Amino acid sequence: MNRVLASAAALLSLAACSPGEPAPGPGAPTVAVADALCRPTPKGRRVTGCYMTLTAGAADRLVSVESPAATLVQIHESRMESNMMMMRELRDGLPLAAGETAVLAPGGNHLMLLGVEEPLVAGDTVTLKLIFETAAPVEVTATVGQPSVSEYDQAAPDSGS
Ligand SMILES: [Cu+2]
Repeated sequence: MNRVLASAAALLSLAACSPGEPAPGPGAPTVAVADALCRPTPKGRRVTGCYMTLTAGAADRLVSVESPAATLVQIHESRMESNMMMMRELRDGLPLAAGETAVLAPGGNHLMLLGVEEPLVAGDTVTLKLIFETAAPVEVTATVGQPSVSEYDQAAPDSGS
């Protein structure tokens, strides 16, 4: 018990040694985001999917996403039901295991932009702000283009919604 108190005190004094440090210090949980990509919006439609990889340093959860390019961003999962690719919103967000890379990709989990203001064409960029349960928000710039994984394209549930 005394040892626990002593180390807690040591930590506190360490923290006190760097008064200029902002609150999220080196030990603060972070999520690394890479390869952010949004599909061009289909002609005449205002929805599209975005993909990326997320690697959380500590167990966390992607709870919501915001983008100035869309009125709403949802976190979706895709699943096969009766031979149809269906997607639905993950209302509780996307759990992220510590140290593991969560892949958002066509045919799997993805972000859905709804109410896209301007048509997105290849070469555009989209700003996405990812909000996590624990880690600080991460703002990423996704490029607009076709994902290289195309095996699911024909099954894309786009026409269903
Ligand atoms: Cu979707």
